[in-house]
Amino acid sequence: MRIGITCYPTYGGSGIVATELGLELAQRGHEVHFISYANPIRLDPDTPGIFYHEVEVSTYPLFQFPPYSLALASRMSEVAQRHALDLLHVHYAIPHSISALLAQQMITERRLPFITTLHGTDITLVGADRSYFPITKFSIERSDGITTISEFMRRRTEDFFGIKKPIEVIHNFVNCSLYKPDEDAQRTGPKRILHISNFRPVKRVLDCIRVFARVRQELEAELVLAGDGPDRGPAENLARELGVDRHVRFLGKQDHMERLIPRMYALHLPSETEAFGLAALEAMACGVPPVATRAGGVPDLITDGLDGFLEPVADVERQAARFIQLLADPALHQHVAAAARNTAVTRFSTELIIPQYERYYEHVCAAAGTSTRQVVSNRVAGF
Ligand code: GMT
Repeated sequence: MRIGITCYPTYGGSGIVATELGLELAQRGHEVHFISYANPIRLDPDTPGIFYHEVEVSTYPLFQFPPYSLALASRMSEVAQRHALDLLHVHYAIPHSISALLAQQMITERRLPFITTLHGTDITLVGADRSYFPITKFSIERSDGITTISEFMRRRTEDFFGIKKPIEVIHNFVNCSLYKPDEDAQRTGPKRILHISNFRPVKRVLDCIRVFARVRQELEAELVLAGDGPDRGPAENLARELGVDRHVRFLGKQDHMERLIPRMYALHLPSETEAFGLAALEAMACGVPPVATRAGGVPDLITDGLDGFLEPVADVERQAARFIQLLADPALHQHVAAAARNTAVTRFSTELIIPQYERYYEHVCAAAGTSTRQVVSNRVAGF
């Protein structure tokens, strides 16, 4: 198939999933065209089967806000026509879904179906904002296919937006050949707790510092934070205030998480809300047990006490107690680490999830073909 993919190309779970999906599809013989304002971070545009089309947004004195959605729609329709795309697949509803709808309408010779994948804050935060709610609902309803990454997200989208169309749950995935354990690295050096995020308030990064300070009262450990964003400064200040700054390292944005994660002992994901928790899945594939909050779609991934731990949001004492238990008991750590790897391999590996996307693409294209024929036969019948 020839597939156009649009995502946010910067750091963020939806862009990573979209990029990895495109790369996997290209390996399986599909032709994949990325359409975005920048080359997605994990994408090597030299990869066979991968093409990158930049969206240029011109500025003009009248435009206080350059209309990216329109430039994207123009580029989508142009690329779709020139490369005879079979479908567009957009990641993160706002504004990609509405741009895809416009691109579809700009192509009059045939029907170009588009699929919207809902990733999290496009529904739980941004889409819930009064200014974006109606357009988000409209673009989801007009999508030829809708997927999301957890049962929680499906229910949330149906309940909150009143969406009646079927929403397909296709979980996040991980390449288990790339993300794999390194037990020697885990055994050497201090026991390190890792946090990965874009440091937005929803991630509750300050809880990482509070929990870590509590852990340090009982055990030797280090805290490693990968990523960057608005709460990095406040987190650095809090580490100083709590007197643990010498044991906390802020790495900033990292490109090769598969090299970093296996050297860590446990992962902390204390989010307020989390549609799935891709960072936890990548850690689990590396045999790094996650301690996460029982929030949103995380229970789709982590079975509490088996392959990780789930604790209440903002409960510093309970989250700290889990780390203390995990760091003090090597047998427990080994057991949970093995179960975490097993969950990643048997439920969320690329080999299992990518074919679900391929089947869904075929289903959506077939349905769009049927509806096109239906329109034609309706016209013939005089409707
Ligand atoms: O909100 C973020 O952290 C970024 C966001 C995105 O869309 O870029 O991540 C969401 O998508 C990821 C990939 O599907 C999910 O694994 C994350 O759980 C989800 N984040 C939130 O819901 C907060």
